[in-house]
Amino acid sequence: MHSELQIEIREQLKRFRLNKIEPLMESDDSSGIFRMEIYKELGELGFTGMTLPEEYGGASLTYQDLCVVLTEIAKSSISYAVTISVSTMVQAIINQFGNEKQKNKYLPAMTSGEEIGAFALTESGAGSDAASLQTTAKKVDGGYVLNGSKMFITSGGIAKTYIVMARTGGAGAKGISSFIVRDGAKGFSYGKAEKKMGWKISPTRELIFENCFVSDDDLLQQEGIGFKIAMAALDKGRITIGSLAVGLTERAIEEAVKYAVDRKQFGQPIYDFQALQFMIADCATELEASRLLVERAALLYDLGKSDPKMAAMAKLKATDTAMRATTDAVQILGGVGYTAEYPVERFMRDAKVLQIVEGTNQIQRIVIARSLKKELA
Ligand code: COS
Repeated sequence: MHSELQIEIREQLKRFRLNKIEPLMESDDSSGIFRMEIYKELGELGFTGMTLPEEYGGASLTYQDLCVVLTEIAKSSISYAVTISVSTMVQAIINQFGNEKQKNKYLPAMTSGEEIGAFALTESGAGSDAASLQTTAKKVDGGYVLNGSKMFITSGGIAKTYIVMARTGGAGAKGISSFIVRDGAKGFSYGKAEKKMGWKISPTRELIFENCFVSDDDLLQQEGIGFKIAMAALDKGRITIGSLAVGLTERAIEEAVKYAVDRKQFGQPIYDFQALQFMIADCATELEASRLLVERAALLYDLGKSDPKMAAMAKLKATDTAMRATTDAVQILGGVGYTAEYPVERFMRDAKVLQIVEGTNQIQRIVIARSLKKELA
């Protein structure tokens, strides 16, 4: 059940996305343009840092509210939705683990939508096995010197503030620390921009650190807790990725039903064929199950009972559902579904990476199974 505030926010956002985002999606998807002006407008409407405290420019709203917003944006654009999702995760890290100076320095520009935040954990040799990352941060007078590179960084190149996980100690999770690194820092450059199947409007880029100096002031808390900071952040990120998947699924079902009711074959709307009705009914049922899981994971977080298992379940279920529903939508539209004349082929391409980012769905199952063992064994 959505609150009155959530319904109001959703209606306002719906008008915005249909007027300002939706009309650009087909052409921007093929040209791969990210429009900062759209992001800034989303910021002016209060959506780019809504869960942050008001003293840093946020609106002190809940993760449940954030999920409603991301679901609505994802109905038109998964790319703008994921940009907000990741930037909000970065802000949450600084808010939770940063000191007052770091919060005042970095948060207001992100909450307002003037700037974007990005999260840099993955490396070419450290994807699912994130604790094996190789980027080093060597202690020097007054700070650290970073060397290494990060792969597949969402908003790489357009973000100004990066949370970078690097090794200050020995092998494994306990040797990792988290740093705030700004765009433009000496020794920090961008590598190749990935050409991707989907998420074409959201830039994905490699980050390169060559003797990049980061001041002591930009270490988050202390050495050795960087992996825990990253994992705790992903517990929130996985919920919001789930909410994106819910939006994409909703939209795919909408398109499939609209088309199937209009399209006639064998003298009747194809919607009247039971084979299609079953596909749509199954997707709609999976959608509601996904929505409930996302809402429950968000509620637990809002109540201060954050549960990695529920976040993983929400992400797993909602993103698998998005893949299924978008694939079925293409099938229901048939030949035209495979063309860019209708948006469902884009939705199908955008759905795939939801099963991979912020922990593959195989990793989500590992998180769930490990939690169950702890709880039940
Ligand atoms: N919150 C806080 N701390 C956590 C945590 C969480 N959700 N999950 C693990 N930790 C802590 C553990 O408690 C452990 O610390 P202690 O030894 O002090 O208890 C430490 O982190 C290491 O945990 P673990 O032994 O479980 O680490 P593993 O190397 O086995 O990795 C997985 C665990 C596989 C779950 C992790 O590497 C992962 O999530 N991989 C996917 C990475 C990912 O999502 N990448 C996407 C990047 S953004 S697109």
